[in-house]
Amino acid sequence: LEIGILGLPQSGKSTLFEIMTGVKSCDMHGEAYVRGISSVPDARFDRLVQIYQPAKVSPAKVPFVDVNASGEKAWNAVRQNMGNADGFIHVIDGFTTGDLREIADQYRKLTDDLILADMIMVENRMERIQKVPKKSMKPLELLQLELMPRIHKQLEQGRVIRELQFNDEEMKSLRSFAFWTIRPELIVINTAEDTVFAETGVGAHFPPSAAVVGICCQVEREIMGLSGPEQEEFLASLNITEPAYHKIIRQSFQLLNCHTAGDQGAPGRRGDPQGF
Ligand SMILES: Nc1nc2c(ncn2[C@@H]2O[C@H](COP(=O)(O)OP(=O)(O)O)[C@@H](O)[C@H]2O)c(=O)[nH]1
Ligand SMILES: [Mg+2]
Repeated sequence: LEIGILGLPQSGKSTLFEIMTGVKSCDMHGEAYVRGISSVPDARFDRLVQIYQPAKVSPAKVPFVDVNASGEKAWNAVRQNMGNADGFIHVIDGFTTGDLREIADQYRKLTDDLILADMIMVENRMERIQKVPKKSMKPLELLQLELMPRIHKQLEQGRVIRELQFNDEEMKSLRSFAFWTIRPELIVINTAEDTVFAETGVGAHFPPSAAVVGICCQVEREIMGLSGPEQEEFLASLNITEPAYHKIIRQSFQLLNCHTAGDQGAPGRRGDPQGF
């Protein structure tokens, strides 16, 4: 299980990755990607550990992957390293402009690319499937034959696949495709230092189903450099109890769970945080 970090160049992907995982994204000597793991922050879990002091402690984890390649190579690196990602964080630059419309345009730009990539997958499949005589088709292929035009229509309208409703069986038949826009996504707006991200009004600019959170990566990276008590003091001065990246890790963890829910009924594992 893994979450891929997507976003246009210079939007703050690697900064966010670094804050969440503690792994420097440029350390990897020319590698096109970096992987890192975050522990899911959970005050309740920490409290229980403090009280019971168990010998072995295993908080929930979220693995992340960040791609560092640029230009032509970037998309290849994304395809190679995020083909199996179970969900995405989509980072948008909200620090060079605070205008929600412009921020939404940037979101749209990358989303359109993902929609196009999905469209190509659908068209390839439709072409191949139409060559197979219906009589010799397996049930899975028949189901795909039925679903592909529906998905194609959705993409043609510039809409993402995850907005469509599928039953378990349909979902199963689509699993082999690794469509980009079917996988769950968390939108992260990387705001400027002097902006307080207000969730009100954001909804009008993004798809109704989208989860949107704000963070100022610049500030949160500074917080990381402080000692524990200094961090608390700093957060208190901002009138918040925890940094925004905590929330982003928790929501990423939820993305992983919503992706597997259909597969295995998501059995509660030890250390699963509750009550988000
Ligand atoms: N002003 C400002 N700059 C930021 C912020 N987050 C990232 N940056 C800068 O934007 C540039 C790109 O960041 P990076 O994380 O490498 O973006 P990536 O290309 O998406 O991985 C770097 O120079 C960062 O210092 C932010 O919140 N505010
Ligand atoms: Mg980067």
